[in-house]
Amino acid sequence: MELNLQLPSINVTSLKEAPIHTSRQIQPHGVLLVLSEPELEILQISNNTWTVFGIEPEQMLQKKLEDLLDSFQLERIKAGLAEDNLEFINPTKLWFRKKGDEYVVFDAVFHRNSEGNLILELEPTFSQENIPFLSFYHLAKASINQLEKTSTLRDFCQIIVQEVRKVTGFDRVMLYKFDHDGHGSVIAEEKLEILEPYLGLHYPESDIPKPARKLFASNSIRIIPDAQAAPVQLIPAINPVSQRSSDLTNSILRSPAACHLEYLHNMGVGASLTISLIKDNKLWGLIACHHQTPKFVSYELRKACEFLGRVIFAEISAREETEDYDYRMNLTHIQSLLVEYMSQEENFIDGLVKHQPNLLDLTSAQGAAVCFGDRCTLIGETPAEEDLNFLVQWLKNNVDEEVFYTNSLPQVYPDAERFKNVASGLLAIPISKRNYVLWFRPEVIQTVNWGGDPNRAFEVSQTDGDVRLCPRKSFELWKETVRLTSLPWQYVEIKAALELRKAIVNIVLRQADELAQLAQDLERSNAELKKFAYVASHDLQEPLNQVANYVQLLEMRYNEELDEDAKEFINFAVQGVSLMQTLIDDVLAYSKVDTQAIAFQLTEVETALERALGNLRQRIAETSTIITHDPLPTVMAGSTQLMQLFQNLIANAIKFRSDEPPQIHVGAERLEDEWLFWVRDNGIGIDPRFSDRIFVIFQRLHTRDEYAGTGMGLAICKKIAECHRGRIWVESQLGEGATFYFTIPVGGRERERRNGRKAQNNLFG
Ligand code: BLA
Repeated sequence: MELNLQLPSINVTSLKEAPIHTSRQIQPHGVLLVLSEPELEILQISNNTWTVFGIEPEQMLQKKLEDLLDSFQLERIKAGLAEDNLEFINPTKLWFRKKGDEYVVFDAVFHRNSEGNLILELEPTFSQENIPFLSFYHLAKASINQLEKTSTLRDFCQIIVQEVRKVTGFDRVMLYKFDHDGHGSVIAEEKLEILEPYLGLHYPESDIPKPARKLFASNSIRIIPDAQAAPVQLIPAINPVSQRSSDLTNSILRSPAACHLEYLHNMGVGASLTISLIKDNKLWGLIACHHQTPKFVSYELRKACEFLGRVIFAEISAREETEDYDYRMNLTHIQSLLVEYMSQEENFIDGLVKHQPNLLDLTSAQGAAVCFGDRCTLIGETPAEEDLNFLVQWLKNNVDEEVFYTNSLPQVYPDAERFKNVASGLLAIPISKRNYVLWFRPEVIQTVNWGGDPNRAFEVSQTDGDVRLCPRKSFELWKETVRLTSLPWQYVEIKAALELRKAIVNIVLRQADELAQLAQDLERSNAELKKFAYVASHDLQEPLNQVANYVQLLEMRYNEELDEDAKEFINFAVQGVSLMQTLIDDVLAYSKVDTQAIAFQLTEVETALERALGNLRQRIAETSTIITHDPLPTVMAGSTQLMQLFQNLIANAIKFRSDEPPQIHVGAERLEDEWLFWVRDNGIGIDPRFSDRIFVIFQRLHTRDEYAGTGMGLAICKKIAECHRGRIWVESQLGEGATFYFTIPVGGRERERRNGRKAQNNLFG
């Protein structure tokens, strides 16, 4: 024998999952016949008829059942076969004539297979072991009475194995439960004192491969009376009608796979009885009985055990559900409180973390995080925020489901090993593509006891091209220390998280709705402002002109009669009118700036600046202002607005000049995804205390006597910058000049055109 696990040509999975229901061998203690209907002609028969009947199998082929049975028995069988449910005739006692007047008695069991053939199986009958139904009933009743006194799942399981062992007399009876991953463990055991205990031991999934588990779904009871007995072939091996191996899924006598027989030898088992326990259409576990020596159990007794298992198991399932139910109700209550808190708080995240109970209680987690936008809100024991950002990124790239959970995060996300103490377990729900709610559980180091080393559950053996799997020889206790895992997330906890997800999505949607409503309101009030400005500029303009004209007329016509005071009053009136005119113009200009009205286009900033300087030409000349600028880029902007922005800032710089001739520099620098511009002057400067106020509409720091103006200029600048999704601010000290900064985000096409020229150009000298 040669061990080689590495051979690429060997597909271990296919060896593990080789079909078993089409075996062409049966166990030798009974006889199997494949019959056609309705003739009941023998198509196949097991090769042990000589020892049983004294007739060669070949002689029996193509004979009919009526050739073997008397007419009385035959009629009874035919009547039974006419019924839909064959269980009513199972088992039937049949007397076969052997030789002369000798008869043999069998328990006969019928079933039809997937190919529509009738399978008749004959097992030796031991009439003394027949249990009448009534005692069967008492048996179940006694067990159920005991059940009522116990409360835990463990106790229930213990009663099952006790009762089954009591009625069958097996050396060892175990209750074996499957985990989610196909591995399983012995959760209850009754046995002979001298045998090694298997209680609490785990067994790997490969011990009971998929086809074996699948089989149990339809054939819930399997007996191997003698694990050493040599199997018997079917004659012929292939069904002569279908030209295939007959389907023996529901057969009692089918020979177990060689691999499993070897497994039993290695374990020291001489006979076994296995009963499946099904819950919600899934194989939940098995009742496994072992005997050290061969042991046969009659059909009725097997059925009794099956019945017992089912009745008691139904009770277990119900109790299990009640336990689940209480916890589930508790979580539902917490969940409804969280929903209430969320809708009370302005920000739903506060609703999840600021009250009692909170996010942690919903899943019995030790830590949780709500990652929304760029921020993570943490509660309890969690990884650091930086680690969380990477984890969220990973989830984003690797998880598409509505919920992701693991009790061993480091296994799928190795970086988690660094923070295993807080997050070996992760339960995550995405709220949208970038937003997550996460729960964490710490590492819990556990010892798992295995029945033999699970890493060497089997070997691949090759002899003369025959490749097969051999079960391990030793089932000795093998202790595994399991690290990097947390307590598992329970189904109800995962469901509660999913329910919360729905609630959050609803709330977030509602808040988005409210925001949309707000935006709509804002738009309406903007529109109203615009209308007002239009009305103001046209309707107010007219009476204003009237006032101006008549005051001037007054001055002209009555010039002689007016004294100096009267002339001064008229002058004030004219000045007031002209100030009002400027105010109206500025309000109109302010109201005209809005994002929708801006025609965004590739704009050369230098051109916009030159247009602004053109408009200010006279003032620049009068004040001998010197203006320089950096090389200026091209940006996506409204060119008129940009011009206006520069014009206002430069006009301001000239207006608030000191005693020196103004020197103004326009600068530009490329930041990551925006352009930064600045206008620097050597004027009187601004007290930093006022640096925010100056951008507010109608705010003035100086009296009109000191400096003319409406106080609208910077408010318009701010609005222009914001309509470009940029910002504006000032840095200054009183008496030391001022620098106004503003930013314009980089448009898509602009991104390629990095430019870092820093030379200075003189525009006006
Ligand atoms: C079947 N393996 C089984 C069965 C059990 C176990 C209970 C069903 C037995 C039956 O149908 O009568 C395993 N028995 C156990 C375990 C305990 C126990 C875990 O008592 C613990 C106390 N098995 C292997 C390997 C293979 C394998 C390496 O270990 C190879 C593929 C196969 N086991 C295997 C097969 C069956 C089986 C093929 C089905 C047997 C059959 O019905 O033909």
